[in-house]
Amino acid sequence: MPFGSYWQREEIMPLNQLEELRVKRLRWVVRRAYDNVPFYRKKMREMGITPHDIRRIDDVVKLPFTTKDDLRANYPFGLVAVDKSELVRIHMSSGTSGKPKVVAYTERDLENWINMVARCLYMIGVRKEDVFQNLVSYTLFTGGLGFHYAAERIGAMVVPTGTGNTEKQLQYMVDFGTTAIHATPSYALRIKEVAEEKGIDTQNLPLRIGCFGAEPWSDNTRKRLEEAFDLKAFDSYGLSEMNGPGVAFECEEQNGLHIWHDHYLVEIVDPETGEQLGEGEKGELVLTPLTKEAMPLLRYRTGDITYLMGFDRCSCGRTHPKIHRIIGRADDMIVVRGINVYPSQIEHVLMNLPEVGDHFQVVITRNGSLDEITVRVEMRDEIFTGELRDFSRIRNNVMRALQKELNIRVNVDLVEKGTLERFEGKAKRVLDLRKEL
Ligand code: DLL
Repeated sequence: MPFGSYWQREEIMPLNQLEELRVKRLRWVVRRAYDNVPFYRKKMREMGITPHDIRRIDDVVKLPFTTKDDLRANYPFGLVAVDKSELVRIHMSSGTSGKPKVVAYTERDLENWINMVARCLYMIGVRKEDVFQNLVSYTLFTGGLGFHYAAERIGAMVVPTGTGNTEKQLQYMVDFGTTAIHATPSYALRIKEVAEEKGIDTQNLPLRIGCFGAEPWSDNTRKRLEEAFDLKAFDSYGLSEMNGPGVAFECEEQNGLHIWHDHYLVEIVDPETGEQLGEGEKGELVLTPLTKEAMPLLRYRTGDITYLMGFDRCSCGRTHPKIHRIIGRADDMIVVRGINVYPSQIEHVLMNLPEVGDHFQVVITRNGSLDEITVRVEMRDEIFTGELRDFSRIRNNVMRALQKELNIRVNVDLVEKGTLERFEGKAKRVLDLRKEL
């Protein structure tokens, strides 16, 4: 049930009350992990601590970190803190290598999760009158069911199309009068492309809200999506290990993502040393879920790079502090001649250039001891005249723009529209050939 213009009262909880609640919950979750998960009991004993040592929020630094490898090593249910009969659902996290990460939920976990995602949707204006088309996969991926139940809870009419069959998706948008969509930004770009090919005027659809996430995307991509569909596009962040989507989300301001501090304890640490960093300092996001019954993870290393944006009250009235949009993943960072580059920076530059289409690929190779980046870029059909000198001019423009932003020289290959792979879920835009050399 909504609470005024908020979904839940907790969203505007005064900071001192929020703090009190967080301490209580932190102590609860540490106790739960210690008593019920042998992995944590062992780790904490080795470190010479017990749940009694955790009395204040700052004490979180005494706790051990949990990594993705810990989840894999305990596949499938080694970190579960309840009897298997208490579990009502599992999801799995997409990974490229090794065993997948299984995450498990009790009934109460699901209830909390639905309300967290509902908070996000309500925050950006989704209401019971809306038609919500959910264009992400409904499988083990958390994005499908995570948004589905939350939009239903608000009372919106959900159109559970999932991914694929893009032309039909567009037809449904027209036929059902879809007002809000959820997709990965790369799939949204693909939908835009199919609409262009089929001559469907996406600007005249009744769409007004777009939720995009599950992968990095830049502000310039946002501009393209907002223009193409004539909607307001919001960044949605989450990860399976923290239930799924609904961890952090932009509000109407579109300036940073509120992260639900009553459910997650947020730290930013130096990815190398693990030392806590302060407000405004870029580092790895570390999260401790404060209400999870089934899998009470402690200090989970997300691998995602961001920073805390400060504790000023937002104009939307929510008291939950914000994080900056995810800058990249620690393991996606490319180091070229000593300079750190994230693929999302490349995306940001490209999406600002009118001659560049919506699709690109970053290829990393090694030349002797030096890493090199080649960016393969699809050109916009209407820009390319077929003249060689135009081709060189565009190529030089793209190279210059990238060099200005990244401070390194990258190679640019212009390719014809339709050359590069399209994605319906998370895009794979980086091709790392160094490992094969
Ligand atoms: O991607 C959950 C989700 C579903 C989020 C739908 C948003 C929308 P995983 O498959 O476990 O879960 O992948 C989590 O994706 O650690 C980030 O690296 C990346 N990621 C998720 N959202 C964003 C975002 C879902 N808004 C991993 N910006 C995370 C950048 C994101 N990266």
